[in-house]
Amino acid sequence: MYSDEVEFLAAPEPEADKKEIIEKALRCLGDDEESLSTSFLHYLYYTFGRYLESSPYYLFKALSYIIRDRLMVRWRETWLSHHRADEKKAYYLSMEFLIGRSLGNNLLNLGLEENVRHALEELGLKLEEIEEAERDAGLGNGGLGRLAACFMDSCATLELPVTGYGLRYKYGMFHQRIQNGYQVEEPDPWLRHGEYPWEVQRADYTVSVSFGGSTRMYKDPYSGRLIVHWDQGEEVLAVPYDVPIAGFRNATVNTLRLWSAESAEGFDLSEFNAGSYFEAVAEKNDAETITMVLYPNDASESGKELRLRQQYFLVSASLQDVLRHWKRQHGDDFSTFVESNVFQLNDTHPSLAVAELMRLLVDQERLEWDEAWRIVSNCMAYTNHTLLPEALETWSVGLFQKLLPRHLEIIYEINRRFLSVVSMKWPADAARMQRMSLIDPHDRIRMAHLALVGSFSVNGVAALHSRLLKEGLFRDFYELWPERFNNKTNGVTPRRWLAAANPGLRVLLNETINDGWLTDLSLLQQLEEKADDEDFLVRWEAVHRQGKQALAELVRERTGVCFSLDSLFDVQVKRIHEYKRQLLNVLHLVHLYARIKAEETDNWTSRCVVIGGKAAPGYVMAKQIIKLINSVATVINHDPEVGDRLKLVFLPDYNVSAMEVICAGTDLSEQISTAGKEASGTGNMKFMMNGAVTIGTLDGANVEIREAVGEENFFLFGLRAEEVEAQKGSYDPQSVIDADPDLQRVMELLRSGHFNRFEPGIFDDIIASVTAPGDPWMTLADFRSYVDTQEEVATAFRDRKRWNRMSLLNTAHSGRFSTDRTMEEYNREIWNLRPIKVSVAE
Ligand code: 26Q
Repeated sequence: MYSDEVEFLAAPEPEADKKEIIEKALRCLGDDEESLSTSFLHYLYYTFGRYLESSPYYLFKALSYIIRDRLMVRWRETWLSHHRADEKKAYYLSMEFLIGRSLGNNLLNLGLEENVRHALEELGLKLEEIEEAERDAGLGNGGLGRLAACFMDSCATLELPVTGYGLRYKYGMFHQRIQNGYQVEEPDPWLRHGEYPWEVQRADYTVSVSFGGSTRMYKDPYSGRLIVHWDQGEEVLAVPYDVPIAGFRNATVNTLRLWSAESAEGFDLSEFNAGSYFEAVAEKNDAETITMVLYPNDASESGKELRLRQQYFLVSASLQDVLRHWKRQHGDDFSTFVESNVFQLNDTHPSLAVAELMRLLVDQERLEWDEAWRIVSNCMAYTNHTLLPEALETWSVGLFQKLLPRHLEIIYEINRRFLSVVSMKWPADAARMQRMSLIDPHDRIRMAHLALVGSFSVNGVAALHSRLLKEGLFRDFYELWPERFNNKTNGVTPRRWLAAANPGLRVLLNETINDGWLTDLSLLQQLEEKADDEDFLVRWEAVHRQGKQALAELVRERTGVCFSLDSLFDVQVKRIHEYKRQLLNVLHLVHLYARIKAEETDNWTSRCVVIGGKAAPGYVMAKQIIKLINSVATVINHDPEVGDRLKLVFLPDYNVSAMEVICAGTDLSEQISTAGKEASGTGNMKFMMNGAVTIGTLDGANVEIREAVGEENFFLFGLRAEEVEAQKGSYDPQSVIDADPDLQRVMELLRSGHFNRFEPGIFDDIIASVTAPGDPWMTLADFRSYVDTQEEVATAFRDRKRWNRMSLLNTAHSGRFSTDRTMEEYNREIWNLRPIKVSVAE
């Protein structure tokens, strides 16, 4: 088959005259305004047959293509440099890459923003309006998916040879509409109206992935070795679509390779001739189902066969891709594979990679088990993203038998050998063997255990989380292999989350520090010198006010509610989950409402509260919480006695693009999860970077945020993780209510049906959950401390100078939360890659 790889690596230098023609044709496209404008008009007119007056969507498409063109030479050079260098490479395996929009980000990273803006202005067009026409690539649920996208940005910026592997879902994260206060899910056809301008199909790298069938063993007549053959059932094609990931102000363009499932049978003529037209076409649909839609749960939904198919499809296609490339350069010699390749598993979702790489090496490449295991267990690294035991993935042995019979055998063999190691260390400790086995007592495969056993590195995503993993969830494994455990505190990319999201602040920072902070965020520390400079604080507030203005506009567009810019903008946006405690936020708002109604309003601070986020479609309680927020909002916003003192909105369809507006316009960031439950959080970092002050529990990365900014610049409340754990089983919400008249008043209002006059009983489940003895989220336990701390927030906000100072110090100390730092740590302590400089002839 024709392949670029052959062309790039094996082809002889073209003859001199041909080379000249090629080089002339491929000379970098101009980045000056005139060249940009010419290219843009060419696409618009000649490729899309549109005019300047056409819909913003076509203007966006034309603009994206001219930017993609300008990425191409660097992309090819990066590819060549990485492969010529014969250096170690890393592969980030993830079921989710929550990319969002790319136009603005690519303009920023390529340094083309200003020239493009001016070129468009000449044509009477506004860059921002064109950017708005891009749909979000919503190929992820939330934190874990967005983290993968931020990692890709930082790796390219640090010139690290890292390839992302993921799935090209035809339908991304659903769109959320609110109807009568309830969430309604609508499909996200982000690829409609033709293709995604940022992707390039690479059909010549297509691989085949199989499912089902059965296995049989035979003796190889030549070697006498026992060979297992997998008689594969159905076969599906994995077609790669590559998305360029441009580094910031360098020539690196890394690759995010997304696999799309296509039928291998397709329109097989022999089938048609056999008269099975219908079956042939139906089979095609079956195959394509694999990458049809992203699962919209951000906690494991156990047992769904299609999800397991998706995971295996990702893992098998990606590993085959890497192995094929390896064999082109090294033939059958795998002895140095570990020195040249490392796979980072984004949670357990791609942990089948452990079994699949064993299969490929043992069954296909005919390596001995021990040699294959040495390779596999030294090139896999696993990142855990949850502390909730109920969120750990398991798959039934029965489903594996049906879908991946060979992998089941391999997992049994891994487990047999692993348990013998365990029994050597702890002889006759049957309970421990049970706890550590890859198979649980209900005959389900524990994917986290597979990942732990098959990886040389295991990391949590914040210091507290990593410590709790060692002490709790993975304690047995920590005792066996302490050296494998490490922490890598999450981050966010400052290019998207500060420079692009907050242009006003970017200008102010550039003026105050110079623009070095864009690649070394620790430089923001220099802002500290300005913390007591009153003139500077006034400018700080003015910049922040621009952000608030934009957020107020977004809120008005989506909800019709008007926010006053002088109020405290108090924001909680994240997936809706009981452990994230949106309910605690609501209880506080009902408390404020009750105070207003009782005229307890001396020294009042006006608040505008935003809550946003999606509920998993099957998570009934989360959906009721959304309804409650909307019901409380309706009462508050329509009560003339409340007026401007309090506003509440549920912002529909929270996504990456919304967060870009929200984070720059927020005063108070709500990070109020039950301590010990949120692995890290990353929204907390976006807010901090943009100068929001946090009210939060000692959970996830909040701990490190507070350490960085200083306790006087962070509003801490609530039980500690240890206290939550200690009260497990004995926690009694009724005694908390009995001891607190404010909480009694709040519960009374809820129970009275005040917020659901015409829908009696709809909040009974919610009320029952927070008052249930042993409520695992301990919402009421933190009520008093939360309300009191919110009062301190209100007081601090009225002191403009004090608040602006706190805000500035939050930005100043956010340097640690750049994914540049996170990636440097992954690289130094796990991957050990050498940065590879890419240069292009200008
Ligand atoms: C698993 C099986 C079946 C269906 C869905 C899933 C699934 C999908 C997504 C399970 C979990 C997720 C996503 C989890 C997630 O986003 N976790 C968050 O990761 C962030 C990045 O590390 C952390 O900051 C958050 O604390 C953590 O909740």
